[in-house]
Amino acid sequence: MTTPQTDDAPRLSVVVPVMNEEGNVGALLSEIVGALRGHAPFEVLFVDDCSTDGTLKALAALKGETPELRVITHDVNCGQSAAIRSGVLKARGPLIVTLDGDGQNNPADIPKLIAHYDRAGRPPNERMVAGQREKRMDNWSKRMASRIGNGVRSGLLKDKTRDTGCGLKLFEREAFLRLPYFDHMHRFLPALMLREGYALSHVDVSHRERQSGASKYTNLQRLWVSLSDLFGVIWLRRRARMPGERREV
Ligand SMILES: Nc1nc2c(ncn2[C@@H]2O[C@H](COP(=O)(O)OP(=O)(O)O)[C@@H](O)[C@H]2O)c(=O)[nH]1
Ligand SMILES: [Mg+2]
Repeated sequence: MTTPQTDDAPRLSVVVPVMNEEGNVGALLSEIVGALRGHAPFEVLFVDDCSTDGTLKALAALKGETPELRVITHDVNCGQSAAIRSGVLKARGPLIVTLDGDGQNNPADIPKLIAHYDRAGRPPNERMVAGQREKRMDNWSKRMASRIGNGVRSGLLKDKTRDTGCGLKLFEREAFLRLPYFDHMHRFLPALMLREGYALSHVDVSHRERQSGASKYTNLQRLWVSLSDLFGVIWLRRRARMPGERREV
């Protein structure tokens, strides 16, 4: 179920997909709150995708002390894209910021994305501000795999984006909910936004080492699904016919 949008809703909903991040959620939540409190009203939705560690327990304990925190759960584990989508469906804010639940994205960059979105002269059809990691804090093999993957994807999709794997993004809730959903779609958001006729822009953001727990992806897994998804997205782009602005006369 989608959460109904109401007049008292905050403008910003921060959505954090998590699976087995018990050692990271507490510090991350306090960093998010520290970066945003005192600016504009916001809520934070952690989406727990059937963690098998103490993530859910840790989140439940944090709820008491953080009124902005909402915790969403799944019945069935279904991946990072599904978790982001669940968070967006449940969000009350018209603006969404996503970031990874392991602390590799820095919440201190969120105000930068919002300020960029709010800049004077933003094109009216710009619906997304995508973070691009300036300096990846991952091991050599992950950086290499990502460089190759990003090169192939941006070459084939021409999606004007150097780094789609960056979890830190800002977008309009309504725009996101118009995009086709599939597992791993979160890696193709720039191409899917462009397909819809929306514009996007980029902001350089920082990146940090994972503090606790382990990565959920291997390079080989990621390469394999990314390749098949890439052909799917090429097909989706080819099959899109967009009417431009829809005007009522
Ligand atoms: N909800 C959900 N989140 C996931 C899943 N796999 C990864 N994540 C989250 O997605 C983010 C990025 O995953 P991570 O393992 O750090 O990827 P890496 O940084 O590319 O190694 C983290 O917040 C993970 O907890 C999943 O299956 N479900
Ligand atoms: Mg990570």
